[in-house]
Amino acid sequence: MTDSTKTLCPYCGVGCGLDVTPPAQRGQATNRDSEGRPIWKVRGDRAHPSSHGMVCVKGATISESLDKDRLKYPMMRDSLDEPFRQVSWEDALEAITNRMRKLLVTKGADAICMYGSGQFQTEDYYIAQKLLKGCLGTNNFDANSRLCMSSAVSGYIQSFGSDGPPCCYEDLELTDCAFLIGTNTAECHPIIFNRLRKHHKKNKKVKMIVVDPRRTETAEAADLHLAIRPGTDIDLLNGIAYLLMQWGHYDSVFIDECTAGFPEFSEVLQHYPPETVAQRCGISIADLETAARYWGESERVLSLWSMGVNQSSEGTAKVRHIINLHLMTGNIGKPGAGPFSLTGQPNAMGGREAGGLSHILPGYRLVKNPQHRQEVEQLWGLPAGQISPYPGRTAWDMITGLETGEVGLLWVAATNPAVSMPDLERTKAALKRSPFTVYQDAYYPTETATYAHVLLPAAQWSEKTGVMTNSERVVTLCPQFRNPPGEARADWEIFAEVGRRLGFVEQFSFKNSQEVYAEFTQLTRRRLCESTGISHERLQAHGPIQWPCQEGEEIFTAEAKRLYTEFRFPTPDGRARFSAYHSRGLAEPPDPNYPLVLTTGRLYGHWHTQTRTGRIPKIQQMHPNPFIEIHPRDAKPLGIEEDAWVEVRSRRGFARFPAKITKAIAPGTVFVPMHWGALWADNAEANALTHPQACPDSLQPELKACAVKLVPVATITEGEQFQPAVDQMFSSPLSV
Ligand SMILES: Nc1nc2c(c(=O)[nH]1)N[C@H]1C(S)=C(S)[C@@H](COP(=O)(O)OP(=O)(O)OC[C@H]3O[C@@H](n4cnc5c(=O)[nH]c(N)nc54)[C@H](O)[C@@H]3O)O[C@H]1N2
Ligand SMILES: Nc1nc2c(c(=O)[nH]1)N[C@H]1C(S)=C(S)[C@@H](COP(=O)(O)OP(=O)(O)OC[C@H]3O[C@@H](n4cnc5c(=O)[nH]c(N)nc54)[C@H](O)[C@@H]3O)O[C@H]1N2
Ligand code: SF4
Ligand SMILES: [Mo]
Repeated sequence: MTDSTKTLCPYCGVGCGLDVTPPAQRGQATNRDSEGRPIWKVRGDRAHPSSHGMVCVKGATISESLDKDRLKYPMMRDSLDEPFRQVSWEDALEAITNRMRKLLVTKGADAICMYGSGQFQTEDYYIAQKLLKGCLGTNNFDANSRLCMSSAVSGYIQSFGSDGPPCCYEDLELTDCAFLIGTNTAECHPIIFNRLRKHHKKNKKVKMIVVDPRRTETAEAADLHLAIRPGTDIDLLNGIAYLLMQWGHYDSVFIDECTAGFPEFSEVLQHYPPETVAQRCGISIADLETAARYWGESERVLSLWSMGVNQSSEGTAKVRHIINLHLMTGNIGKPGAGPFSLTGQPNAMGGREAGGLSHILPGYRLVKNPQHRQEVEQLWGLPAGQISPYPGRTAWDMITGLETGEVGLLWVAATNPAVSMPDLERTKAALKRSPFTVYQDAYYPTETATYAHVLLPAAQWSEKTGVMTNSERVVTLCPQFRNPPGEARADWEIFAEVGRRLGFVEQFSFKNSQEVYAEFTQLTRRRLCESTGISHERLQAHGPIQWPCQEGEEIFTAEAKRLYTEFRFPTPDGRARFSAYHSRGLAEPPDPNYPLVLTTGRLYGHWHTQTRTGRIPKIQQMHPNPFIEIHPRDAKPLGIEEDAWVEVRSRRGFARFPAKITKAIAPGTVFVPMHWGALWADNAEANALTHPQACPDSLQPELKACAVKLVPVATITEGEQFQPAVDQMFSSPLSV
């Protein structure tokens, strides 16, 4: 036996394989962190099919964060004004279950909510669904994936009849044209980008188009960068389709035999001639034509997208219109082609399989479907009708439920909403009103701990065994190779213990996570995400496995799997659906009072709210401070110079940043990174400014755009401090 452990990087959805060795092996000197603690050595796992041994700076430095500022013991307090006191697990769990029992009698199960995360392992997700949706009978489980990929989920379901990205990473090396829209792949999915860039560099004929209001590192590498105005994606997509129609670049056999709804779509297209589209998007007609030409002349087009598409008040429509282009040109179900949504978090994909949003159930099932509910009830040994037919509260509905007093217990795990939710002033005010908040995290302090009554210490990656699924449906085992600090426990074990204490002893009698995963895979039988052929044992013995994978199936071929290779789709008639939307534009468009569009996003080194990366010196040096990107055309009239402090004001809040004046952002748009919460800087929260208006289908908030104005800090006099606007565009919070 070697001392090394094969596992998965616990950061992004690329899902790179890691090979981890303990500190000081075979007489080597031990690497130590700045405080003298030994550091585990991390390398890329060459045998991993998704990453071939590559890693980025986040994966390479992960082990430096594992022992810093950990939450080690359960803590409690009676009110938010008091300091926490350390308590036993017994006392903490009793407090939680007593509160739950009381609420079940006084207000019913729907007063209980859990807000989880794509950073759960699949076992954590699954047990949480069984507890909330099965045993308690409320669908009030939602995850931060609501802020992340729920538009991709609803787009796939509406167009194909089921969720599930049809592509795989091998397609990156087989495509003739990569269409990257609303994704800064170079910084956010670096190893996917490495694979694509190598292929692009090697093959002169291969094209890369990037659609992003910012000239990101990704855009720098493209043959064509379309710096569209935020929120004009549907105009662009319809504009490309208009030209493809006009030039006869469509696949009429595929359209006739494999799709429905084409006439309605082509009717919509009439309204998108190049002049109109170029003008709305703020690009040239020539560039629009080049994009259409690359689409039309390429045999295999692969679209990649992430938050610039999903985080939008018309996110589902954007996803569906990307898919329209693939249906119209027959670019699906074949190597090098297809609509490929990139998942953000390491196990956002596993969360989808396990039913980790408030409208879905395990095995790609829907809460609203009576047969689906029945199948799950049966497998869980619960009475018929136990699962509620109503979708539960989404992440944002949990916040408004606290405002109205309908939510009596909020349990937050593996996410930091006091930084990552929209409209933070309102979010924080609602959290302050919460009668009882449980916060289960690996680190302390974090911003959300400020709003908790009970803190539960979670074992994190490396300290518990479970699986994660990456963007290309590859499942990797992440074995435990260190001990959790103090009394920290795996998330699923905590949920299962609460279930047993509430009387569901049989439902939660698992001895280990291997058994949990085995039960979960039974719920995927004959579903698109079938994983009955996957188990901890098989993953341990043979390495990562891509689903679908049926029991007994030979899995040891290296061949990647694509969905829909027979061009039949899981809709009632087997045909994929065209959609026919017009662009509605932004939920909060700029106006004379708030003339700029603020967009928000990520930097290469940092991960979200910095709970890990903020504690790694190398990454802190890479991105020491927050900033705002402003185009010179917008900075000049306000007299804003490089590095000058600027106050950004929206109708809801303000934040202050040093200016970075750059032509790499479209005029009229400004950008701030999302990584700095209250713990890491003063008044630099991107979400102090954003709003919660969401896509009507996916209920995903428009975190990528809100209207703002800039005020140079030097010019602010006492009487001109920030005030929330009286003309709030959206319903304002209840008075506190
Ligand atoms: N380094 C790093 N990598 C990460 C993460 C991290 O925190 N740090 N997080 C992971 C997670 S959970 C996620 S979800 C992914 C996110 O990955 P990405 O989606 O690539 O990242 P973002 O920076 O949020 O947004 C992408 C781009 O959308 C653009 N954009 C804004 N508005 C629009 C628009 O209207 N239309 C178009 N076409 N583009 C627009 C922005 O300018 C931005 O460059 O990254 C994952 N990887
Ligand atoms: N303005 C703006 N806001 C955004 C976005 C944006 O682009 N712009 N992006 C949105 C998106 S896509 C996302 S995904 C969210 C991300 O936002 P969050 O989910 O709030 O961010 P993280 O910092 O990843 O928080 C994860 C937490 O889980 C803890 N953790 C890690 N592992 C474990 C574990 O195994 N168990 C437990 N219990 N805890 C663990 C970490 O310590 C950390 O506190 O932000 C959203 N908010
Ligand atoms: S690309 Fe993503 S999964 Fe790979 S090492 Fe970097 S953060 Fe980890
Ligand atoms: Mo995300």
